[in-house]
Amino acid sequence: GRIYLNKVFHISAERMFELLFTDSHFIRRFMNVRKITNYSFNTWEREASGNMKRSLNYTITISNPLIGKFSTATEYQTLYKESREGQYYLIDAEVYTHNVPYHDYFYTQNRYSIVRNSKRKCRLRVCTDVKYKKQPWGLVKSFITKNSWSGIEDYFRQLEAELLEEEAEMNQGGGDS
Ligand code: YK8
Repeated sequence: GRIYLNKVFHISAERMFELLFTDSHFIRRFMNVRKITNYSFNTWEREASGNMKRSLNYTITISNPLIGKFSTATEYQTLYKESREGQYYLIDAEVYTHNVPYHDYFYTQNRYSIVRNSKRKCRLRVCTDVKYKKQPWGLVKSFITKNSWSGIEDYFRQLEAELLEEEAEMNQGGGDS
């Protein structure tokens, strides 16, 4: 896997979880900026295993002449039972695209960890892997991998920038850390 984000934010762990994994203004605004539309998601539900699960559907804008303009996608998120509210959150998100070439060959796995650092700080870490369900021809595989990494890198670079803005807004006025 690759690490796309590994940073301490001046945001509590609890708040970070809310921003990214609930129906927050932040995530809605971010999706807008990324031109991710038709956004719908289900609420978190506990499974027999003790983990929590939810799924999301959305349409991504690609605008790459070789790939197409849009694709619908489904994301399955798991919040592991080892998570501790306000302390530690571990989330796996599997993203399946439905309308790109070779979409039945691969998916993306993003692992998010949010770790409390102090009362008002947390570390957010995102690690990503492109997974293959079937082995494509070598040239196709490198094409998929290359296009995936660049799209993912872009996404998390912007997520970091937006989180820094949110952090600045949240912390203006307050002086204590
Ligand atoms: C989530 C990974 C690959 C995919 C895309 C596929 C092209 C394949 C081309 C081959 C379009 C929000 C990406 C970037 C779409 C966006 C996905 C996002 C950013 C066949 C030639 C969507 C995180 C996420 C994970 C994976 C990303 C896709 O929260 O290149």
